[in-house]
Amino acid sequence: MPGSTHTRWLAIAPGRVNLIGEHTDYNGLPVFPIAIDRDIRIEFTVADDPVVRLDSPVARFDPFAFQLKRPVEAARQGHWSNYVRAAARGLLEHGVELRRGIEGTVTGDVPIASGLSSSSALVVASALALLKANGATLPRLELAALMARAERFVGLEGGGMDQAACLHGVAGHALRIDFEPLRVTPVAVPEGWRWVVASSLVRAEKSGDAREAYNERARQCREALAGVAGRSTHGLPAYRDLMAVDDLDGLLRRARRALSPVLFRRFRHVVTEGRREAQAEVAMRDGDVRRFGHLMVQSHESLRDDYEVSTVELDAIVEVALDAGAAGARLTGAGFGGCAVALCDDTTVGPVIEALLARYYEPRLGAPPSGGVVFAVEPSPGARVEEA
Ligand code: NG1
Repeated sequence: MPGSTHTRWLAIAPGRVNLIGEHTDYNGLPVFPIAIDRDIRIEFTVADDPVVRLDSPVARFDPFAFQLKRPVEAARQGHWSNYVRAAARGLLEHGVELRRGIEGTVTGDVPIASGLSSSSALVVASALALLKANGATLPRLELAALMARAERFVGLEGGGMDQAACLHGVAGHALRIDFEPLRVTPVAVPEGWRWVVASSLVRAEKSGDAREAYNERARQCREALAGVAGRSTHGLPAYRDLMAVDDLDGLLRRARRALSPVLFRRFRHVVTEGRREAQAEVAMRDGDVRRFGHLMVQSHESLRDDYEVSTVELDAIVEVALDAGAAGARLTGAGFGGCAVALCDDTTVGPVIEALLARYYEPRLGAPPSGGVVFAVEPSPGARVEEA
């Protein structure tokens, strides 16, 4: 039922932290994130006309308005409204009738451009708000796949991890997400496993600089796949087909012969990360914190050396966290800046945060950080709309 124009609604969409399985989603291999207890919120009323009008208390996010009619025009590159426009465009192109708009304010506590998926949280919150305003619903998996395609409107050739994690979060659970077709399997996080997120203080602006580097990786992965598999009459096989047929060592020997050194390293990251994701899921089900942590460290090294998306700052955070007793640590999200995630327990979570403050943040900032740069996160429920 469409909300009355007087009711105030709140669309809440969590960010996510990917635990392992990085740069695998757009290669059709699983990922293993959690939705987190930090979110993007749109407080809105339903508008009688098909127009979206949103503002933000943050000065650099200027107010905007646009018409809900096809084609939804893009704002200039980098403008925050493009994430809301992407959601509207995705719904309209899917045939959802949007006769009513929304009017409201966007707030949130997911750090921006940090690999915690604030952009997808805004896309998903916008979609849920528009669906609510128009009394429409879509199955969650369908909406997640639709919003993953829609977000490409902003220019990133992304996979579907973020939108799926945001819509399917379950308190206390990690989410194994499979692609083609999209499926989500919650896995209970063992009692006492704690996750610490630490920002490198370097923004990874996916609508800006990091975009080209990200899209280049996606292209290289396609080229590497074609180089190893060759094209058959059925088209290009998927990474998971190659991994199903060959043992990993055999596959890597074949790839080394077929590919240039750079493409080989990209390929090696993707297939070994695919295997690590599967092993990490088993480690979580077994409650084996050391094994899970070890796989996170291997993932980071592969992202640093083979995929070349880490930075000296992310490497430094990982080193400090491990030194202070974390079971594992790695960059999370696309890299090129953004955040790292560390796996701790109840006894190490405090010391790891303290060590990062003393050895990473204070030397760089000259003072304790103002907050929001290093924090523990909880696996949390997915996106929803509530009465405000
Ligand atoms: P972040 O860093 O949150 O933008 C990006 C992609 C993911 C995934 C990761 C790398 C989007 C919206 N996000 O995440 O799909 O590919 O990089 O694992 O495209």
